[in-house]
Amino acid sequence: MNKILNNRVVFICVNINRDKEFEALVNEGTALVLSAGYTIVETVKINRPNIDSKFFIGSGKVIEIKQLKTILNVNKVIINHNLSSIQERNLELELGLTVFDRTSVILQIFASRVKGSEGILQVELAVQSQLLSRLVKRWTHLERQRGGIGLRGGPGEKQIELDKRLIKERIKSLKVRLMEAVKQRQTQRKSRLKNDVFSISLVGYTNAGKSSLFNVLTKSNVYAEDRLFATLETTSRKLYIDANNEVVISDTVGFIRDLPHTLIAAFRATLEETINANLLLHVVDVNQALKERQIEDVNYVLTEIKAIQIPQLIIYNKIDLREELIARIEYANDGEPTAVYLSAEKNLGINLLHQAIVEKKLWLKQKKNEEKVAYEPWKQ
Ligand SMILES: Nc1nc2c(ncn2[C@@H]2O[C@H](COP(=O)(O)OP(=O)(O)OP(=O)(O)O)[C@@H](O)[C@H]2O)c(=O)[nH]1
Ligand SMILES: [Mg+2]
Repeated sequence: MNKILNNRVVFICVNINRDKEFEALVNEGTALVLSAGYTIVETVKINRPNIDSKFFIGSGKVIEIKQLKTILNVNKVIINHNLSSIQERNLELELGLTVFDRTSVILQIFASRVKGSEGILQVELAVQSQLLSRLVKRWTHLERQRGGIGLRGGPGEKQIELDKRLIKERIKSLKVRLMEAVKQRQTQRKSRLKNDVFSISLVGYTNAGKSSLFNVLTKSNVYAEDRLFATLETTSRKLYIDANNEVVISDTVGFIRDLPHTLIAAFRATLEETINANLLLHVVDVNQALKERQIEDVNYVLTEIKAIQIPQLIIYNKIDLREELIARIEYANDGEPTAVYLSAEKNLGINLLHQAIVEKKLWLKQKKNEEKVAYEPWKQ
């Protein structure tokens, strides 16, 4: 009963300077909050020309939400933006509610899914350090609230010191386990490189359909679901396209805009297969109003992890939801395949994807021969 009550939240979305894509951003935020396991009791949409430095939202709205909290019986507010720790603290004190910002929600999703292997260890490391700093701040100001400013050396402070030590120890052991896992993976990759296998990595915005495509291509059964960050680990399989084309394909974690920096850093290990791939299949949900922004966001993360120079084939997925679209390959003027329209779920255009991969490989090889390609992925 208490748990259910704890999950009830008011969700605040601020439309800053009349963003045309505001509704799509609200939908994405809603999916994020639901994926973290909360129930949205009320969504409050606010128009503002700019953000308020003290509360992020205006003080009038703070009063409105304070009134809502009793009527709706909620004890949390989630805001679809990133707050400074000062704004978060001011809002919590004024509302008497727990306030989570967007980064907190993303970290909670990751934290709730952590399991034992390498990439996940990295993520846990990031989550631990970020959550720790937030927790300490939260604790400190709650203690102050209770005891008044100037009360030092109280039980809260001792508890923080204890927690800090425990988390530092945890971080140390995580680092040791990570080193071992990285070593093991590098050995595996070296043996694959020796065999000269062309490697392909699926990348894209979360929920675009990467795992669904991976499953249909490799006849596998990895977890695919209509929730954000369904996949948190990398899975690789061999894929025989034809007698001359055997490739290794990897499915991995999806991206989202404004990813916390600690997580991008953590992705580096999870995405080692991606960083070393010969070709990226950049999967896009063709129905998304935000798809252009999403492509940019994915490319931003790829730049951060130094994978932006790897050749890409854009995969416009979910064409079954759009009557006017048919499965096809799109080419540049010089014959390079640049995009494939398909549906992973309805198994439409998968043969065209096979064809496009083979053609892209040939095109890259030809370019290499012409010595026009600065980046030579097979020459590692
Ligand atoms: N209509 C339709 N739905 C699809 C298609 N491909 C995938 N989906 C659905 O889209 C949702 C997300 O699919 P996933 O394969 O889990 O997406 P993902 O990119 O791996 O997502 P993350 O692992 O969360 O980053 C699921 O509900 C799928 O059933 C498609 O071709 N058509
Ligand atoms: Mg997935």
